[in-house]
Amino acid sequence: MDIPQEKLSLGDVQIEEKTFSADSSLETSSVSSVEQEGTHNSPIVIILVGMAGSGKTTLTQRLTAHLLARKSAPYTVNLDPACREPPFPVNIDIRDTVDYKKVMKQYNLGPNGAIVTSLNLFATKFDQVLDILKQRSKTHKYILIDTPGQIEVFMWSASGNIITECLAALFPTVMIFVTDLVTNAKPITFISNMSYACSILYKTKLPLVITLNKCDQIDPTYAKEWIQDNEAFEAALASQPDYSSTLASSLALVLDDFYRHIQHTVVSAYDGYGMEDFFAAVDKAVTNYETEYKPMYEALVQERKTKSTKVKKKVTAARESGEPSCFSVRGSSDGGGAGLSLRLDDGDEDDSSSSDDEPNAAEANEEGTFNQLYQSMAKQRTAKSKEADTSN
Ligand SMILES: Nc1nc2c(ncn2[C@@H]2O[C@H](COP(=O)(O)OP(=O)(O)O)[C@@H](O)[C@H]2O)c(=O)[nH]1
Ligand SMILES: [Mg+2]
Repeated sequence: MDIPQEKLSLGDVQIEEKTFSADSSLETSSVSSVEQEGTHNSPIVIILVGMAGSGKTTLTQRLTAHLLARKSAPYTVNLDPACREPPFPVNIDIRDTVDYKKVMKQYNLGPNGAIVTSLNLFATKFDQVLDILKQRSKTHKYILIDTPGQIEVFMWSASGNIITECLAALFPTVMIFVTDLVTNAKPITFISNMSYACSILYKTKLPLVITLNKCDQIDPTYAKEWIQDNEAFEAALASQPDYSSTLASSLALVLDDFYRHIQHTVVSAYDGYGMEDFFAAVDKAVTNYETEYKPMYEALVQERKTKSTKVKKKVTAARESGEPSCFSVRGSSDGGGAGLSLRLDDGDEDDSSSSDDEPNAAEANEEGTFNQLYQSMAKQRTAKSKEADTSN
């Protein structure tokens, strides 16, 4: 069920921030009370994603402990609205802003719908989070972002996309794909997880580090071999034949190139094994971000700005010429983010007249002229109403 956008609003809620130091004592402060700090130092944003139970939260805890022990307290953000108390000190916690259980009741949703909706609601206030992060950039080398248990909630939702892009537009950002060595031990599961990792790379276009977790439970040599040597993977596959072995074998060949460009690292969130290697991989990924991803992002932002300006001009021209306007402008880049704007809250003045079924002006720009889109939309409407008449 789609929730009308005008109903997805947190009003004028202020994001709450807690501060903690190396001794992990917590204090609460509100955004307004945080003093603006001087220059912008670009901390590294580490976004942890992975299947439910892969160990994202435990790894966030381990990374926090590791950094605290080195007197370099990370800045931590919990984006999982449905988690129990996170096992690490959290600076910004989605649960302080959105009550996931109330969201379930208010919007009459099940648990998964409520998690997505809570993240959408939080995303409408993410500009405040970015402001806080900018203010904190001088004092923290790392910003750790723990994401909801179910990977798709973050990776394949509009809000997850917006949050990632906004962060990547401001700071060097690295995606950490946490995966569980125990469940990966079957070749078919392993290759499915690696395909997922590949899809994350293509979706976010951000540097990715595959983090093979839980090495305290199982010898990780098999995974390293399968990544480095296709023949070793083929041999493992042959020893456990399955109806999807042929597919897995073809996938492994395709992924060979992906493996060559992607770093992987072995850790145990449980006992802290592999932390130095993990941070070395992150640092290398940051170099990639600077040389490859940042220029690409900047070009993308510029392209969106140009598109957005063109669309705005077309809408204004259409209004001035007296043509009926029923489009809203999406993709405004005000605010210095990645050229993104959320349409969940405080939308443009025309938002109330738009719906998901209706193409909007940004799409009009991609398809052709404003008028062309207007006409195709009118046609769609007529077809729809005819369809409705016949079914009645
Ligand atoms: N043995 C072992 N267990 C782990 C490790 N990391 C996480 N776990 C366990 O795996 C389960 C899921 O971890 P959690 O961090 O909640 O996963 P998330 O859903 O990805 O956040 C918990 O029971 C953790 O204690 C690890 O490195 N070793
Ligand atoms: Mg978790």
